[in-house]
Amino acid sequence: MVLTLYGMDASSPVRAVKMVINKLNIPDIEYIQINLLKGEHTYDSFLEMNPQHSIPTIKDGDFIIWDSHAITAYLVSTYGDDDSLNPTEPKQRAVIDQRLHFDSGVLFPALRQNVVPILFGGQNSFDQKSLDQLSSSYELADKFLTHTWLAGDNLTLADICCYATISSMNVLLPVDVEMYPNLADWLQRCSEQDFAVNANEKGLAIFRDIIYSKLA
Ligand SMILES: N[C@@H](CCC(=O)N[C@@H](CS)C(=O)NCC(=O)O)C(=O)O
Repeated sequence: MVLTLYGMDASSPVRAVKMVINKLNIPDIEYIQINLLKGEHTYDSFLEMNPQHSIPTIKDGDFIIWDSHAITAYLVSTYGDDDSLNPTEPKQRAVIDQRLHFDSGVLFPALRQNVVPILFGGQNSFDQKSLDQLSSSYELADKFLTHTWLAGDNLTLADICCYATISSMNVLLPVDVEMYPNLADWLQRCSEQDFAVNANEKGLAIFRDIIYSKLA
């Protein structure tokens, strides 16, 4: 059975899924490009699968699910050799879940608030108020990073999902190493991992090129 991923590489939640696929060494992935800039996510064929018209979406046999956090947790429990990326121990899992909700509820909205006016609203510079959302997210993430990784001493889904988002935010507003030393170190550490090199770098460069091409 082939696992199908619908997405585009510039999208940070799609890259989170691609990084987890890479980390878990899941073979035989079918990747179907959904170009948001061409409105392909609003085609009937896609809406029938995902009425919320968002990427990433996956299809695994008859099973369809979207949202990078739901998808990556599903991939670890279905395809992982063990649960190390998303441990079931209640307290560890709670910290990971908190970070994942932080990604969904704080990081990604801050990124989207900056990107949507540039990509779809004809704006050619960022609003200071929107950039401030990035800074306040950096400040929080820096405080969470009391250990090597976001949810403790081991790499988990919290790192991969938040790295996908923060690496994109870093394109818009580079993380200041003096102000956010823990975050800057973690960002560097994540960027050196094989899954980041193999499954984030290219899409991040595409994201950077798209954004820069729209700026004055
Ligand atoms: N919380 C979702 C966010 C997904 C999302 O908003 N993706 C964007 C692309 S980065 C999208 O599909 N936008 C088109 C739309 O929502 O209509 C996740 O983590 O997957």
